[in-house]
Amino acid sequence: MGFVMVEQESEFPAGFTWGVATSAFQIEGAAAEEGKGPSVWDNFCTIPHKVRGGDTGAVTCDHYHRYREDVGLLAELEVPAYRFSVSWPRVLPEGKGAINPAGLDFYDALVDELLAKGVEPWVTLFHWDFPQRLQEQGGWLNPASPEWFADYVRIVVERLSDRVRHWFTINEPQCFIRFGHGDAINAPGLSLSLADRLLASHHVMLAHGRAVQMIREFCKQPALVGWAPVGVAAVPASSSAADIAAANTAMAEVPEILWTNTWFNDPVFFGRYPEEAERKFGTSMPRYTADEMRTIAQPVDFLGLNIYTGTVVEADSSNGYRALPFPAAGMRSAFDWPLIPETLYWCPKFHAERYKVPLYITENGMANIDWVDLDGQVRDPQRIDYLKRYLREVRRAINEGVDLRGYFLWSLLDNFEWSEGFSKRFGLVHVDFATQQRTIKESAYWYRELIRTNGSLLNKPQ
Ligand code: PNW
Repeated sequence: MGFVMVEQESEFPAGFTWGVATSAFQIEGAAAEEGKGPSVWDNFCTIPHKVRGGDTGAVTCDHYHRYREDVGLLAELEVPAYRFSVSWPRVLPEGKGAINPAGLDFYDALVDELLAKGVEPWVTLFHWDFPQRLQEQGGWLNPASPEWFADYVRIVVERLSDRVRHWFTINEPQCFIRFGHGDAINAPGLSLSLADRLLASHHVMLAHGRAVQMIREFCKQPALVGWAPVGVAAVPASSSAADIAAANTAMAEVPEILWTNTWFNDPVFFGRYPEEAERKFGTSMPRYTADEMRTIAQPVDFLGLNIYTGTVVEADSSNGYRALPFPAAGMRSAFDWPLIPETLYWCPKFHAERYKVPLYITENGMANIDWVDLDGQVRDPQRIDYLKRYLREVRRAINEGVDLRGYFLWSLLDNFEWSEGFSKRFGLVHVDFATQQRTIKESAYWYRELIRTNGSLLNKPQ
């Protein structure tokens, strides 16, 4: 092909982790099989008009029955690391108490299959599918919820940790607090007051801290632990110092919808809530003990960031920053999300500077309008272009000294995209949901080549 290697830019660090990510509810199906209890998402899907097209997670990719085939795909695509989540109500049908042995056996077999194929498992312990029975007891508003989670985590860790070394406690608290407990567009479909959303998120953070303690105590080998919040990204409109400061102000902010980095990460990394929150939320703030804050602030080994989109901001003397409207004709995904590749530079940089902790991009990817062409191929050049643009920004951050150690592409398979049902395809592999036929997309072969070259494929001019 003859492309020139630009020495300075050519390499990702040796040992950089390339992976793909999924979550249990979105791919497993078998929603009521072999002892699994209901999650809030099983329940939510039955409410009319909550999920597009009336879609549900009852079958989705049928991964529960087809995991061997799917691990085969990972192997064929030479993906070294796989981030998946464990379904809490599959392991504990009531959320606590009696264990469902078949549920644990499933994850045990999945881990064995991955390792047999040379794929490193990275396990997320909670990706939104909260046990329905515990929701009926108040869910994350119940002060016992951190202990419920800790007990569940211990069970999973005792079973899998002889083989699993990488753990994420909780995925994207911002999403399930905002969309599930505020806007009611995600499960459990609540619209709570600010004080209650703050309290629920306090319990989520405590649950995270208790989970870290459980992993440290019961892991059968030295473990690496982190969590995977949304990286709420703001990109400066220009390279002026004022605009860069404005973007950092935006990324440090704590709006009432709790679409924020610092509300969730300051307690974990600094052992305190952001001052702005204390000031702004006043009497709505949760009451907590110093001991609780110490639990939340357990040392972790890394911070995962899920980044897809963001806003462009400029300096504004009255407010600190102003978010610019995204141009109507700007590049967008099939989700209508603005494509802003620089989010993968500015957002990790913000977190690296503020928290001084190793980072991973734990999700990034694009919904595209993909189908199987008449000749049987799935062509998704826009996803390839998206990945090139975003990954070049990852590399830029690394070249500038940001300690970014890995990248997990969302997602392996087209899957159940929450309230959007099956209408949004994020996969490297196309799924025909009527036949369960998997078809590897062009982007997957591109990603394989990228992994083979440890990212040097990005040096090709186009
Ligand atoms: C993530 N946003 O959610 C979830 O972790 C995945 O389960 C999901 O499939 C994936 O992203 C794609 O949506 C997000 O508004 C939802 O910026 C919304 C946003 C970000 C992530």
